[in-house]
Amino acid sequence: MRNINLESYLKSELKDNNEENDELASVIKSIADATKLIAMDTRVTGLKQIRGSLDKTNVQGEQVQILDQISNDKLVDILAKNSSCAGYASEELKDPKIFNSSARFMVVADPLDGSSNISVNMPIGTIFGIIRNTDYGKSSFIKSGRYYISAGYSLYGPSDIFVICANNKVAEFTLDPQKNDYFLSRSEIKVPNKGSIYSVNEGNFSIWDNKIKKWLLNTKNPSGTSAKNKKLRYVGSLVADAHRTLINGGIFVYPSDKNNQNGKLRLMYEANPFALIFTSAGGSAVDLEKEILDIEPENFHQRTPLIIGSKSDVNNFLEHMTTGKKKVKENTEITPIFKWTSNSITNLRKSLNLSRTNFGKKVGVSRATVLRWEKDIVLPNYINKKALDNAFLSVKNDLIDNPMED
Ligand code: AHM
Ligand code: MG
Repeated sequence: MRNINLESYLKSELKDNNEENDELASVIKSIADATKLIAMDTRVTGLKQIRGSLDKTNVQGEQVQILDQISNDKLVDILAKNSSCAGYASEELKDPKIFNSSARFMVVADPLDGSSNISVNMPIGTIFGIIRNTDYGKSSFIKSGRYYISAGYSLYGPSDIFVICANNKVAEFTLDPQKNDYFLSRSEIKVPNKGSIYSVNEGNFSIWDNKIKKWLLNTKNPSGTSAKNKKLRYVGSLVADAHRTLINGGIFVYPSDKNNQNGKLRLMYEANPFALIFTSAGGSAVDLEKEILDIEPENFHQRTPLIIGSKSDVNNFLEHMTTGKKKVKENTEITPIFKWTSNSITNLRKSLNLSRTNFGKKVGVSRATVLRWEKDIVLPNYINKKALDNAFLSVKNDLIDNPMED
């Protein structure tokens, strides 16, 4: 495993040698390159005197740390040179940057997560998501998590690691500082169905809703003879708390409270990336009632409650929120974006100017199946719908009409 570097992993994982996959791999590679540079700085913050704050606040009114700024600048510099990256938006920028509006992908990021831990040498990280550029402009950034094609994070800690979700698989790479390259250290990560750790800022107990308080008290002191209490671990850097939860299972909770009525964490560059990662790894990601990936964003910097973790632990949390009526869907797969009908399939095929045979090849079915869809004899199944979504989203949408409009 040690010999597989990030580049060769992406080559084999995104192996349909099409342009979209090659470009996606190159954007991921650029982000990874930026995180290597950030990692070099995080190792010597005390020596380079870069662990203080700047005399300015960001768009959310938070004090900008020197390392926040450095990390953001590194991502901007590297991504601006990648011709497949249409634009970049981040926690540190009021407005997104557009580099090349017709390119295929948009990158969103929290360049340096866990800023309050910089000065005390605790784990910090970079979180990112990659969105398809469907609108050819800034509105491509305001999309639900269902539009994210890939997401990941780096964690600067005892080892510097880079975790990537591509092709719905999650893998961890460790930076070999001598070779200055990331090597595979865990493949096909799966979140255990249940864990023994809960992670929440209990200092906020007095400003929580009663339902959250009851969940917490039950987690610390569960009822029933076979129930076991969980251990508390809370670093205060989302990347670190989420990574432990991804590997060991359990639950991370940052709910809304009296001071943060919409939660504290940001939907586009903190919650959505982790929602894609956890969902792809068989875990769950919800706000107080529904899947994070289903939240339709209204603005780029909006906040959300975030609960991620083992499916069983998140279900238990939701039972406390909804008195047992609602559970997160059992389906571990990412749901398709569009509802495909016979007419919208025909529209898509004709807009792509493909025969039924070639259209079938594009979405992985036979000509006969395409015909049956178009004649409304059978409906596409889950996998088919995802392939149809991809066929639509991967072409320039100025060439074709929205398939939802029959
Ligand atoms: P940041 O992105 O500005 O560093 O803030 C987000 C951080 C998360 O990493 C972490 O989960 C959370 O804020 C901790 O908040 P609190 O200190 O309120 O527990
Ligand atoms: Mg953050």
